[in-house]
Amino acid sequence: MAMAILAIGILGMATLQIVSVKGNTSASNLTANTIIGQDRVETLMSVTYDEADLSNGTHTPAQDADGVDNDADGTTDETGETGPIVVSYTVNEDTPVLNTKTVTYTVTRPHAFGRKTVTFIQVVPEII
Ligand SMILES: [Ca+2]
Ligand SMILES: [Ca+2]
Repeated sequence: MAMAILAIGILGMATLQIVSVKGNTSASNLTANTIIGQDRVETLMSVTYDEADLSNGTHTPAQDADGVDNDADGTTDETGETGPIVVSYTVNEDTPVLNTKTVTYTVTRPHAFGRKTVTFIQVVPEII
């Protein structure tokens, strides 16, 4: 009887450990995606209002020119870079008001327990 109770307890602990690892992985990816997104949005904020990077529509930059270490190997935008971290953004002109642009920036990273996506929304004013 005591062995059965001990076995059930150990199984419960193992399950708890799996849930813990999943939670830590998910949180780690969320943090990494947030850092990437914040950096990229700040870079977009530094370009001039009429630059092509802020043209109306959806932008899907090439992975070897997106300013992101897509394969998380420590080098950003190396030649032919491809990786699981995918970024894209949409620019809506004159939204929410005239002479502003709303940038919606998305960072997505799949992992063993699913996919973590972070979205940043930033309004860029035209400075005249
Ligand atoms: Ca890389
Ligand atoms: Ca890249």
